[in-house]
Amino acid sequence: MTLDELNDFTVEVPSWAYGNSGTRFKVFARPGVPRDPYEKISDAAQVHRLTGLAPRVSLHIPWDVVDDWNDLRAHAEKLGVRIGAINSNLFQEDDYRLGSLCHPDPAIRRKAVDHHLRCLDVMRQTGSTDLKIWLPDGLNYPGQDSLRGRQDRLAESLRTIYDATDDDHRILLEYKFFEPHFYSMDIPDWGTSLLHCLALGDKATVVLDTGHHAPGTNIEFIVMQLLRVNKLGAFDFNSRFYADDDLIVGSADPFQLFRIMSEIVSVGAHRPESKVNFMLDQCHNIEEKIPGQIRSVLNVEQALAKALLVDQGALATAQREGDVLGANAVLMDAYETDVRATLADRREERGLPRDPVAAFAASGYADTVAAARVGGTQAGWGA
Ligand code: LRH
Ligand code: MN
Repeated sequence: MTLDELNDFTVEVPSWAYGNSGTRFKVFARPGVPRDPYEKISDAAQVHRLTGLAPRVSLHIPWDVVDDWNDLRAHAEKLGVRIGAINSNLFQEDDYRLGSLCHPDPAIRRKAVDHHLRCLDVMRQTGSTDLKIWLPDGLNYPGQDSLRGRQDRLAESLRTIYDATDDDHRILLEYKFFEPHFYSMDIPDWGTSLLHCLALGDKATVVLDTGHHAPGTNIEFIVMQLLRVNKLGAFDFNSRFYADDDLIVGSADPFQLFRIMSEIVSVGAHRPESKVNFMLDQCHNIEEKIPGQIRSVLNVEQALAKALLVDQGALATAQREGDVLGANAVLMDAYETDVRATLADRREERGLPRDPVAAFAASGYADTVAAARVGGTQAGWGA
């Protein structure tokens, strides 16, 4: 493997990372924050302009609803990016207090299904092919509802959505072990997401959000297993110290990100033909948002570059010979290799700044938008 394998590698950035976000304690407003999807995409385009790594922007419905999807699509394409996955939102309606696709009331389930049919229509207008479904449904108290009944309702709801997809569409089904519910989540783990995807069909695959596992979970094992059955559709990359912290990917545990990318590289799943969508799902609660996104895509590229340096032949030999420390050393040698200068050289060769974060600061973009974006309502989760 050579670093030329980085040439076609891309990361998809989330529109919501450019808006205000926070915790239940505080959402900090910042000067220059976008007020609409156009301004979010303009900010996201800065990341691609300076890194060459982020040509797609995920949208979230209804946060990113506009009157004219073709106009938004043209705005993105004029800035050198395109609209990526469309995220549904089942976590901000009073009707969904006891669930959405799993709700006991068929009328509420119908409402949640119809939301996804509208998302499919958005995809037809934006040229997106990925419908990403994160199910916030769950229970807070044992006995509150039938665990099995909810699974049967979920399967029926997902079937209706799946049958409404076009041939080139994919459903990306995301799991999460807790929050916003605390006794059970209806899709708590990769196994449950996989079971539903297998029941649905080839167009349904699993999204692995790196912040959605119990502490200590061996995430690269899950990556290996999902790739083994060709059901890994996408990543939501971020990092965390405790819960779903949505921090900059690789900031809390760069070695874990390297181990994940090593599993990916070992089967060539970093290549576009694998159809694995490498997305970010992050919130920059206190740090600068655009520099935070630039740092994030660079961290993913850096982890991939180190993984590409793993001597696969030497590793296979050591593993075959039961050379425990030898095999581990092959991986650690790659991980301990400082690839930053090489990646800066690659950027320079491609007409990109050696240091995109410094280049963004020098561009004056942040001051320009802070001065221009006066009035209106800053974008956020609106929770
Ligand atoms: C849920 C989640 C999901 C998105 C949301 C922004 O925690 O990871 O992927 O809808 O964050
Ligand atoms: Mn996510």
